[in-house]
Amino acid sequence: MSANANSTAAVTSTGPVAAVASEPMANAIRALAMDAVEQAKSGHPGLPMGAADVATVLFTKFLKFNPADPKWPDRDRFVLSAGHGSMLIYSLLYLTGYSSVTIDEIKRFRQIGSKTPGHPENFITEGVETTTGPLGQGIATAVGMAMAEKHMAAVFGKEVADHKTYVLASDGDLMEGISQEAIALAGHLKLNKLIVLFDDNGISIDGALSLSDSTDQIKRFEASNWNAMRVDGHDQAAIAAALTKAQGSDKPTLIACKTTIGYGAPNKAGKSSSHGSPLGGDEIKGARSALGWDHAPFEVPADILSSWRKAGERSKPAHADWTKRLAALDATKRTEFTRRMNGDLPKQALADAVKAVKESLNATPKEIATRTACEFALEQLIPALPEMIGGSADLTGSNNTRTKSMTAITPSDFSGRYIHYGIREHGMAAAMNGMTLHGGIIPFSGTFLVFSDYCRPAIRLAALMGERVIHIMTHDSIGLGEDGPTHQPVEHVAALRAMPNLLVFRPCDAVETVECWQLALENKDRPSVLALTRQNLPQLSKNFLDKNRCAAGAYEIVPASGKAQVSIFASGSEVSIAAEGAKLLAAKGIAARVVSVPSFELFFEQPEAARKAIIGDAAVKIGVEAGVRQGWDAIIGNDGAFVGMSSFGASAPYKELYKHFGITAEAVAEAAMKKLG
Ligand SMILES: Cc1ncc(C[n+]2csc(CCOP(=O)(O)OP(=O)(O)O)c2C)c(N)n1
Repeated sequence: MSANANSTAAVTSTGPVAAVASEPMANAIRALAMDAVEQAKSGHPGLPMGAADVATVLFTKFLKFNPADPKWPDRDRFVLSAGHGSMLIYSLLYLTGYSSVTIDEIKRFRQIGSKTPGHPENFITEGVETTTGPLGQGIATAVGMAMAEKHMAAVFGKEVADHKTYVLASDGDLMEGISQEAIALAGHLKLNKLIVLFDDNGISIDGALSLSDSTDQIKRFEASNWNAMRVDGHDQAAIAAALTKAQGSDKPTLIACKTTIGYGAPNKAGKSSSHGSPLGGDEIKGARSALGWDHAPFEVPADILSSWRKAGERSKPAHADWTKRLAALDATKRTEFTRRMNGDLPKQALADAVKAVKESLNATPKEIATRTACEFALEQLIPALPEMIGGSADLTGSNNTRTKSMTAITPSDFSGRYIHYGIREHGMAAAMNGMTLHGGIIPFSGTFLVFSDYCRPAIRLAALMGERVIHIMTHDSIGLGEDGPTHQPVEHVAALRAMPNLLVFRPCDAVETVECWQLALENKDRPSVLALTRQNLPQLSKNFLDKNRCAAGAYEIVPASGKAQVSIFASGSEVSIAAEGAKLLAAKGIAARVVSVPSFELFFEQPEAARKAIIGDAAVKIGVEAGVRQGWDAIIGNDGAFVGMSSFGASAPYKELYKHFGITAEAVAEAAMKKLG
C-alpha cells in the first residue's frame, strides 16, 4: 500500500495540518498509540506516530517472525531501541497477532500488572526481544544479537541460524556515547545482517535537535564502516527500497528515515510537545480527522486488523521450512543446538571440569592471583562448555580471559570464541546482553573492576532482565598497586552489591575462584561479576573436592580453637589477612574464627538459621575488605569494627599500600583487642 493512499496534503512541522499523507495500516499504530497514551494519561505518542510507516513496511514486508512461536530461534530480531516509544511495539504485537498483547492490554498501558509497561520489558511481554528505555542500550544490545547470529551460523550452519537484526533507533539513541562503541564494533566486524532504522525526526525533549547536535549521521556511520542512506520515512515505497538494498549488504546498514514526530497531530506534529505527553482530546480529534481515521478509540476496523494479522502469518512457510531443516540436522548437532538455545548447561561436563580443577589444586596448591586462578579454571571450562564466549575490553593479558585454545572472532570467521571488544566497556557489556538474549551463548568479559562504572547501565539491564552474563573484573582493589587511585576500586564492590539480582563474587583463592565460576554459570537467571586480584594469594582451601562452599555465600574457613571470642569476616584478598590476624590473636590467647564471604547475595539468601550460625555469637565482629564499609553492617552490625578503605587509594607497591591504609593482620588483631577492651 502506498503512503499516499489517503493523501490530501503534506504534513508540515510548522503549523496546523488539516490532513496528511497516510496509510490505514500505519494509522492503526498511530491511533492505538494516541488512545493508549491518552487513557493512561502518560506515555510517548510522538515516536509511534512518526515511525508508524517505517514499522509498517518492516513488519509487513521484511521481518521474519511468527507470533505463534515468539521464541523461534531463527526469527529476525527487532529491537525498539527508543524504548519510550513502547506503544509502537505494543501496537505491532497486538496487530500482528501475538497472544501476549491483546486490545485489553493496550487499554491497560502503563498499569500495574499489564503486559504493556511504560518501557518494553522482555520478561513481561512475549515478543519484546530486550528491555529498552535507557537510550543507546538497545542498539548496542542489538550488536550482540547480530554477533550471536553469526557465531551460531558459523558453528551450526545457515540451515538453522540465518536471520537479521533490525533496530529502530532515535536521535537520543545515536547521541548516547554507547552508540559509538556499538557502531564502531559492528562496522569493524562487518555485521552485515544488522540494519538500523533511524527515526530521524530532529526532535528531542528540549526541542529541535539543533539545540544540541550537528552530527551528520550518514557520514558518521560511513566513517565506522557502515552503509548509510537517507529516505523519506513516510514514503513506504522508498523505505521498502532501502530495506531491499540493505538485505544484500556486506556491511551493517543505517537507514536514516526522515520522519515527523507525532505525524498527523494537527498542532503538535513536528514538535517536542508530541514526544512524551498525551496529545489531549482536541488534538486527538484533529489527528483522527487529518489521518482520515474515524474509528472509536481502541477500535481497529476488521479489514485493517485482518491485513495486519495476515502480515503476522507471512513467515509461517519460513517457520515450517526451518522446522524441517532442524529436524534434518544430524541428531547430535540438533540436540546440541537445542540445548544451547535453551540455555541448559552440560551438567556432567561442567561438574567434571570443576572437579578436575579442584583435584589439581588439592594435589598441588597454588599461590596465585585469582585472575590467574580464573584462567586456570577456564582452561577446563572452555572445552567443557562450547557456549562460553570470552573477551576483553583490550585488557586480555591483564584479565587472563583468553585460554590457549580460544581463537578470536574476526569479520571473516565467526566460529572463534574470543572477542576483542576494543576499549569499549559499555558497548561490550551491552553486546553481551544481546548475545545472551539471542541465545546459544554464555558470554564472559574482561575489564578492570574500576571500569565496572563504564559498564554499569548495561549490567543493570542484565540484572533487570535476569540474563546470565558473566563479567570478569580484575585488579579489584588497592592490591593492584602502582597504577594508583584512578585504577583502584574502592566503592565498586559495594556499588555492585547494591544492584538487585546481580551476583557479586570476590573469591579468596584459586579454589573459591572455580567455585564462584561454577555458581555464575549455574545461575541462569542473573548476571554475575567476579572481582579478582592482580596480586598473588595463598591457597587457603584444601580438601574440599565435592562441596561448593561458596554456594552458601559465606562459610567458616578458619575455625577458632575453642569458643570464638572474635569472628572475622572477610572477602577476596583480605581473607588471608584475616587468617593471619586470627593467628596473632591466638598467640595472645584470644580465640578467633575467620569467615570467608565470597558473595553477600548468596549469603543473604540463606535461611535465617543458617545465616545466624555463620555470623555466630562471638562478642566481637570484624569486617575486612579493601573497599568501603557500606553494606558490611548487615554482617558485623553497626557496632562491629571494619578494617578497609575510607578514601581513594594511592600509587605505590601494593604491600606498602596495605600498610599505608592499615589493612593488615596487625590492624585486624588490634581492632579486635580494642573491642574486647
Ligand atoms: C540514557 C537516557 N537518558 C535520558 C533519557 C530520557 N529521555 C527519554 S526520550 C529522550 C530523548 C528524546 O529524543 P529522541 O530520542 O529523539 O526521541 P523522540 O523525541 O524522537 O521520541 C530522553 C532524553 C533516557 N530514556 N535514557
